[in-house]
Amino acid sequence: MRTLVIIPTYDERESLPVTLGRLRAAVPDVDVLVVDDASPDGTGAWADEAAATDPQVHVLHRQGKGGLGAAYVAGFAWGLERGYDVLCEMDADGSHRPEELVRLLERSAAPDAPGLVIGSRWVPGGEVVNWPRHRLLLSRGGNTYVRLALGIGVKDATGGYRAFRAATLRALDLPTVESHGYCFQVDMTWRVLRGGGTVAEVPITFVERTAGVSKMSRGIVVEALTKVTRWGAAHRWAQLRGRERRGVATRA
Ligand SMILES: Nc1nc2c(ncn2[C@@H]2O[C@H](COP(=O)(O)OP(=O)(O)OP(=O)(O)O)[C@@H](O)[C@H]2O)c(=O)[nH]1
Ligand SMILES: [Mg+2]
Repeated sequence: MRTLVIIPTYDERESLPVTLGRLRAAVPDVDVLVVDDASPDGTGAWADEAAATDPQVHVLHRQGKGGLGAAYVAGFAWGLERGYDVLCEMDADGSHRPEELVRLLERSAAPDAPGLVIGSRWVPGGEVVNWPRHRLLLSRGGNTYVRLALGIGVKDATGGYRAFRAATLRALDLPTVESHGYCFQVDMTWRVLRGGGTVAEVPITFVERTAGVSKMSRGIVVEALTKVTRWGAAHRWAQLRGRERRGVATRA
C-alpha cells in the first residue's frame, strides 16, 4: 500500500516544521505532499528546503490563496496521477496528531476497508483539547445539523483528518468540487455516501493550534450552512419525486 499525506498550508511557517517532523517520525513509510498557496510568510520556501533533503516530501505550489478545498483537490489529482493507494488529509497546525495516523491507516487497510475513514472528535473515545466553549458548540451544533439535514449517520462530517481509498476518490467527480473550509469536508463525505461508498470513523484527540492563526471565518460557516441546507432539501425532494413517480407507475 502506497500512502500519501496531503498537508495544505497557508502561513504555517511555525507549525509545518513541527508537524512534518512528527509525521515523518510516526509513519516513516508514507510520502507527504505539502500544497502551499504562495504563503506570504515563506512556508512554501521552507517546504522546498525540506523536500530537497527528503525524497519522501513533495511540494505543490499554487498561485495564491484559493481555499482549503481547492488545495486538496489539486493534491488528490497529484497523488492519483502517481498511483497512491490511500490519500490522507491532515492540517499543518498540529490539530491532527501525526501519531494517530497509523490508526486511520489500519482501518483503511482492513479487508472490508471503507472508502473514507474520518478521524472523529464526536464518537466515543474522541475528544477536543483546548477549545473555547463557542468552538465546541459550533462544531457539535454544525455536525448535528449536517446529520439531520442530510439524513446521514456520520458524527464528525466536518472533521478534516481523513484517509481516502484511491478508488473512492477516482469515483468522485473531483473537478466539480467547489466547496471551501468545513463545507469541503461535508461535500466529500456526502459525495462518497451518495455514490454508494462507505464511511467509518475512528476516535481522535483534536488539539487546538498553538502557533499561527486560524483561517476559519464567518464566510466558511455560512457557506457550509447554506450548501448543506440546499443539498438536504434537494435530496428530500428527489426522494419525494421518486416515490410519487413509483406511485403513479403502480397505479397506471
Ligand atoms: N493551501 C491552502 N491551505 C489552507 C488554506 N486555508 C487553510 N489552509 C490550511 O488548512 C489547514 C486548516 O486550516 P485552519 O486555519 O487550521 O482552519 P481550521 O482547522 O478549520 O480552523 P482552526 O480550528 O481554528 O485552526 C491548515 O493547515 C491551513 O494552513 C488555503 O486557502 N490554501
Ligand atoms: Mg486548524
